Amino acid sequence: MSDSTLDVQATGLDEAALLARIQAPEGEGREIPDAATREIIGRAPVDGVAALDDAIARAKAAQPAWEALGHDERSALLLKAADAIDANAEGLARLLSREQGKPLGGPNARFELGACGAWLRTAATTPLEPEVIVDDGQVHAELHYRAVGVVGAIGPWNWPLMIAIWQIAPSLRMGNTVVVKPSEFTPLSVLALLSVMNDVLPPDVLIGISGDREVGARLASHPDIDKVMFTGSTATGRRIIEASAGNLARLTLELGGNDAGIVLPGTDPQAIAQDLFWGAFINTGQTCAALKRLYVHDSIYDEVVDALAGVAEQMPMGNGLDEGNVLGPLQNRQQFDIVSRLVDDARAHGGRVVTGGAPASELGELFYPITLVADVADGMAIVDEEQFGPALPIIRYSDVEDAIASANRLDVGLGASVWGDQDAARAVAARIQAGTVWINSHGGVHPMIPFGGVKGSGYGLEFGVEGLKSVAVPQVVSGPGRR
Ligand code: TXE
Repeated sequence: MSDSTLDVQATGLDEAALLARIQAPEGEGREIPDAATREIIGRAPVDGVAALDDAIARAKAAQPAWEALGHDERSALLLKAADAIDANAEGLARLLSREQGKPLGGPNARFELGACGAWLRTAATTPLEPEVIVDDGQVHAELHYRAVGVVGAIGPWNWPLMIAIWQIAPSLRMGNTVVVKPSEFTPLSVLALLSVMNDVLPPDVLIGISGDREVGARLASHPDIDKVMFTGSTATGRRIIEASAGNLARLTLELGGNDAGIVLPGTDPQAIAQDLFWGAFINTGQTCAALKRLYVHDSIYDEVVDALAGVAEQMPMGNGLDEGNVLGPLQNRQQFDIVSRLVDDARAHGGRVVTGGAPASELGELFYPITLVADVADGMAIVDEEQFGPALPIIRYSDVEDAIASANRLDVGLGASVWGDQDAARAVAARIQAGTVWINSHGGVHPMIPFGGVKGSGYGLEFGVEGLKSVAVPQVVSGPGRR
């Protein structure tokens, strides 16, 4: 690392300087549009399988020395990488905002960069000591956690930087090297993030490969990949499980879901409306653990719908670079079409569109307004399928047993939430099949609180001590007892 690199980091690279570092040469690569304006931002390299194989070979060669540095040195380097991200946060946030669509302000692009620093620092500093399992005088057995080897990190387009860090930070901390394959929808911001981190990390411990789906498939099945961290769709998750039959790679799979929220009788609609809104619509609804179907008790149903509509009307949507906007476009055409189809289908089947309900074309090609659909029921596509966008079905119930059964009837279980009296809500939470059940909030994550799904939402835990263990292999060291 040169002194000039340090100077640049202190002042921070702007969006253009970040792009210049990572984009494909003129005439090469794939053009990446601004999600809001559809103007071309830059050209992402499109690496093929040969480049991937080379990257994995380099990561494999670099791994033993990285592991041998030991926890303290690796942690110090990861803390420096977090500082480098902070120093470049504004440029990264602007690039992210354009490529992904999320606004700079609100719980969006700047917030995502803040989360990158927080998760990286927590992974760098959380202790993971060997556990003494038996120490009875006869036997002294300890459980240690060793590096796995080379981790393949495959990410989605919705929170591309934060999720990349969720995969990278614990992996590097535990002494693994990492090959990252960003989503083909959001490669530029991820490559820029890696570039900034690589200003302070040794060569080849963190390598980005910007390729298409076949590169993802090759990464998952490569014989020298020891662990795959994946966040994406259930369909791709199944393919990765199949691939692991070949290389026996360990897997952490976060496969999204269709999170239910249950509002109990006696709850004050106004008091929860703002938190319900952000639980459902953070990142314009494009969030794995967002509230995706809301079950409200009959006694307060109309008031909750009205209160949510009231909050929705106050939330500005538009180009993410315009300060003040807190909602943006759908990231891509495919997701826009899913949301449009589900809302149209709900309306055709008797759903009542309370607000929104048709594309906000005046804002741009991929904008869809916040849409609340009332008087819908289980079995309708908008309830049963993951919308992953700004449309929320609100279902009426009269018996809480029915609401619990509804929450559990789908084959996914990432998150869920219960709203109302704490004790009553905790009793309901215990009966819900989901990796996390939030009480009076939805979707909040914390770098020390384990996060993962059940059923079709995948397996394996991220974050905190459990997250460190998940990117390590346990090793038992057992010997004669020590007196
Ligand atoms: O995900 P994919 P996509 C949901 C959301 C969305 C749907 C599809 O409902 O509509 O998934 O989104 C790489 N082996 N979520 O198409 O296809 C691919 O290149 C290994 C939920 O983005 O799963 C990309 O980098 N990798 C989700 C990554 O997998 C492969 C967030 C994800 O792609 C591969 C995003 C293969 N065979 C969308 N094929 C969440 N959990 O939050 C593709 N890839």
